[in-house]
Amino acid sequence: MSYKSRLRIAIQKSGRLSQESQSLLKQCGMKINLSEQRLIAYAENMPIDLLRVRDDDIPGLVFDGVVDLGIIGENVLEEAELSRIAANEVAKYKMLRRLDFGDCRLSLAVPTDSDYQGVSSLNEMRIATSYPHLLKRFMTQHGINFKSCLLNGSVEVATRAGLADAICDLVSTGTTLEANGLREVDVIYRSKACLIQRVGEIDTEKQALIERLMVRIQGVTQARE
Ligand code: PRT
Ligand code: ZN
Repeated sequence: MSYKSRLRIAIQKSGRLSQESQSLLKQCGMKINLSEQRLIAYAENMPIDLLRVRDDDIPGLVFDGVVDLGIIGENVLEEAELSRIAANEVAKYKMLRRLDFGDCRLSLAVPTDSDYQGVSSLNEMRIATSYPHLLKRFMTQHGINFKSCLLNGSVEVATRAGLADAICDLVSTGTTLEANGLREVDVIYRSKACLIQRVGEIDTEKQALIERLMVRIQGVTQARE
C-alpha cells in the first residue's frame, strides 16, 4: 500500500477522550507508539496513521476530507456542524457508530438559590456557553429569546462573576456545578464519543480496512459490555 493510501484517523491528543480513543485502537490490534509528543503516530502493523490534535479540530478535518476517520464527542461534532451550516459552509460526514465512552450531557444551570420554573424562566436572560449553536437550537425549539455570552473556558464561574444569569455547559458527575453554586435544571443534549468518516471517494483497500476496523470495534465493544 502506498503512503497515500494509508488510513488517517484523527484522535484527541490529550484530554478526556484521548486515553480511551487510543486504547480502543490498540484493542483493535493496532501497534502504535504514542509515547512521543508527535502530531502523527504511525501504526507499525497496519497502514494507519494517527493524527493527534485538539478535539475542536477533528470535525473540520473530517468535513474537509483531510482525514478519513475521526473519534470525537458528539457535542463538539454537532456544534461544529451547526456552526458551518450557519456560515453556509459544507459540513458533511458519515456517522459510523457511537462509542462506549465520553458520556456527558450539555445542560442549563442556574444559581442554586434562583427561582426556575422551566426554560421560560430564562426568557431574555444572558446565558454563558461554549456551545452557542446547540444552545440556540434548543432555545429556538422552545420559543425562548436569550442573550449569549460566549466563553471557551471557565463557563461555570460566569454567573458568580456577574457575566451571565445562567450557564449552558457539559456535565458529567455534577460536582463542578455544585462547587460553583449552580443547579442543573435542563438537559439540552446527551453526548457520547463517536466514530465518523469523511464523505467522498475512497480507494477500495482503504474502505476494506475501515470495514475490518469496524468489525473489530464491534467485537471490542461487545466484550466490554
Ligand atoms: O484540548 P482539547 O481542546 O482537545 O480538549 P478540551 O479541553 O476542549 O476537551 P476535554 O478533554 O475536556 O473534553 C473532551 C470531550 O470529553 C468533551 O467534548 C465531551 O464530549 C467529553 N466529556 C465527557 C466531557 C466531560 N465528560 C466533562 N465532564 N467534557 C468536559 N467535561 C467537563 C465539564 O464541563 C466540567 O467542567 O468536566 C468538568 C467536570 O465535570 P463534572 O460534572 O464531573 O464535575
Ligand atoms: Zn477542545
